Amino acid sequence: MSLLPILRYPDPRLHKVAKPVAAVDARIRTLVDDMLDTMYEADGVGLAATQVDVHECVIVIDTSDTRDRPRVLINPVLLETSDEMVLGDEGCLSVPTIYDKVPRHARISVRALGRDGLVQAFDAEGLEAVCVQHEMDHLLGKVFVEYLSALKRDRIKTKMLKKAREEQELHANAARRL
Ligand code: GNR
Ligand code: NI
Repeated sequence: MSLLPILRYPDPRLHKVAKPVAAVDARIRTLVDDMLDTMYEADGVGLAATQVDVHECVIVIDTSDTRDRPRVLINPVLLETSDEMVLGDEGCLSVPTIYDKVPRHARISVRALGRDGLVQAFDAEGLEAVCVQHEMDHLLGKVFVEYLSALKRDRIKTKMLKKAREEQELHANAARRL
């Protein structure tokens, strides 16, 4: 079990495009397990490998209330998307404290490999459908704030940079035992 550091917006590495996983081997299974630990520890409903600076197509999600239904999506593909859209409030572990509305397909059909390397296909709706779309965007280097207006995005960028500066200051002071 190990926790991985999560990249914070506006880190340029969040905009890298992930490559398909060539083989679901021991390295990928370790990555999946570490991503699940990291997602549960951070109280997230999903996590994309991009967020932990691994640029391969790996996603973990758990939208269950009981937090005991992990889903692993390796090399995910959307087979079908509903014309009907939903506008739900989204957040992101890479953009903490920011929540805003993003349009998503209400229902999707997904195909991916599981942790066992076997093909799985499933339909999703509600939060699960939203989460899969949010995570698949991460693999394409897209963060949800990019759906917002340039004005909102710039304000978020400024707020995140200020927060990062303040946290750095705090750490520097702690190191000097101030
Ligand atoms: O924890 C998360 N919650 C969430 C809420 C609404 C829509 C999407 C998400 S995903 C997010 C975790 C995360 O940042 N995944 O990339
Ligand atoms: Ni996210």
